Amino acid sequence: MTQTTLPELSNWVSEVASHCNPDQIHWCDGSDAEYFSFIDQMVTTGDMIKLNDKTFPGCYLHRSDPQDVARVEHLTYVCTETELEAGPNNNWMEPSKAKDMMNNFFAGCMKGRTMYVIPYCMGPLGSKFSRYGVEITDSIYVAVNMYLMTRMGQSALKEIESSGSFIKGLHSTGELDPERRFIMHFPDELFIMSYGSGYGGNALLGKKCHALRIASHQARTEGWLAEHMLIVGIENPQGEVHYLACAFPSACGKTNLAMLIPPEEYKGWKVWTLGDDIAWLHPDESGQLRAINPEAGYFGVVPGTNLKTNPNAFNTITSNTIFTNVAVTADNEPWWEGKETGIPITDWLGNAFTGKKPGAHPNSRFTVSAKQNPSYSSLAEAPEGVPISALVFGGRRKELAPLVYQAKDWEHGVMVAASVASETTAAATGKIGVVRRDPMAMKPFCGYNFGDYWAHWLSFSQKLSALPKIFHVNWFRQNASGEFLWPGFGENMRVLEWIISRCKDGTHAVETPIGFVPGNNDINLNGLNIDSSRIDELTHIDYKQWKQEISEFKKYLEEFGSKTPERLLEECDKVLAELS
Ligand code: SAT
Ligand code: MN
Repeated sequence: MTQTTLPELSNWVSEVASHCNPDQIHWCDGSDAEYFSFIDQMVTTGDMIKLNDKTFPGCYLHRSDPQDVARVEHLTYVCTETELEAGPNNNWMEPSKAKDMMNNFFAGCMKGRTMYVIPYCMGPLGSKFSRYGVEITDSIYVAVNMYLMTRMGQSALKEIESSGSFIKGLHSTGELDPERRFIMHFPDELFIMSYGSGYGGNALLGKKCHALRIASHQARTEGWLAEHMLIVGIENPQGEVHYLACAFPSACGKTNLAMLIPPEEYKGWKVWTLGDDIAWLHPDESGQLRAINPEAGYFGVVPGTNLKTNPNAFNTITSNTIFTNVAVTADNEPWWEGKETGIPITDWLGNAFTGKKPGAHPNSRFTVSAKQNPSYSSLAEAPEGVPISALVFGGRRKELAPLVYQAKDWEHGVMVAASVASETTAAATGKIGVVRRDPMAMKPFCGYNFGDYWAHWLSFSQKLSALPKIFHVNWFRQNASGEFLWPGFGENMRVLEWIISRCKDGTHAVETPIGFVPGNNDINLNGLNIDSSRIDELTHIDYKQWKQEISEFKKYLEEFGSKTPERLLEECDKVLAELS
């Protein structure tokens, strides 16, 4: 059994053990042998089902509790001293009250179970931008997912012992009772408590809890940004690479964009993946914004993934992958809606597939090491990160938002980012398809008051010498008959090319009250069977609708009271004046 020389860690592990009363304690060393022995144990208990070893070698299926299939935002709290610090964007509970309630749940909860101690590192090992954590959990499924998603085990422990600082995360699946399920964050103590769920962001505490909610808090005081962004490098035929960081709400295509394969017309262009979900952005000594991906793997949405939509993802997940809540074919292959091959016989619940209900859960996921991705960037592990040329925001909007527009300057860009709204998806429990405000795609993940967060964003105009350009995209605009106007997926390369050209030499664009949009001939449509007038439709700005949108957005900003930066309201007024 691995022990630690760090008293703060050994004391905490002993305290947790005496409160939760596990039968055994296992310190994870992060070795391959340990991973495979965990998998073997889970296969024996039926927690994992081995999939077809010829066509999907090293792949397994896990079925979660049917009531535990997505993040639970209504049960997720930020427990700061005052409610104002957490802001109207978070659920808040007084820290001591939250801790009492959680301690009650945790009392004796690991009896009959093994307690896993998982030291992990978010970010490349040894990078000055990386942060450490220890998750204590009674879920072996969490342990194997953390192995794929983070740098976990002995190497992380060594760094923790030498730096002495780490974030504490305590997790138990408890009884999986939705009535006894809470995800609590204590940013002042760098502490997370999660009880009653074994799914994704609720349970893999390195991900949304640490790398976004707690990290955003730290980033605010330390002068950096923890964001819900993919990181991608776009290489042109001359070998120049531009790096973009792009924020979209969950299940809006971040993984697809991060792994994009350019269309045939883009000979010599390459897309490199650095991250698909989270970016930590730091200004360097020269005032350049640099990004690292704190994660080491992908926890991606499975449905819709196929050789046309995302060949890189498809090829990434045909080996050494954990599938959660997908269907299975007669050949024991994983199956999901949009896979386009195979016929399911068993649905995600383990029942016979009838075709009346989805085979895979809409929020079914793959967990896989990022290194398996054919487009994995050689700089993905670079301790200094990559320089960012543009920040791209977006959401899923049937109408209103054009295919792409560029903000006029940094302050306007922060306003554009804060105005992101999107139709809700299956990634969180609740109604699907309703438009909700999701500033910077961080609504579920910002660990403090959005008002302070926006002010922090605005402050970067002082911190950076070369400000990245800010863009907004919408791949999901529809016409009156409900058809998508833009083909999306690999064809999004055409929009990325325009974005990069705007960053480099300010290629042609049309100025509108909401920002710069491409003109009719500004986006390369070669080889695409659509008329250039479609760009008109896709970039059409309905002044009346936009006036209403900005007025409503301004009201939303005002809900943050004295915390709302005056500057953002002024930006709204400027746009409103131009629209009238
Ligand atoms: O469940 S996760 O938060 O990990 C996935 C997501 O919603 O982005
Ligand atoms: Mn996400």
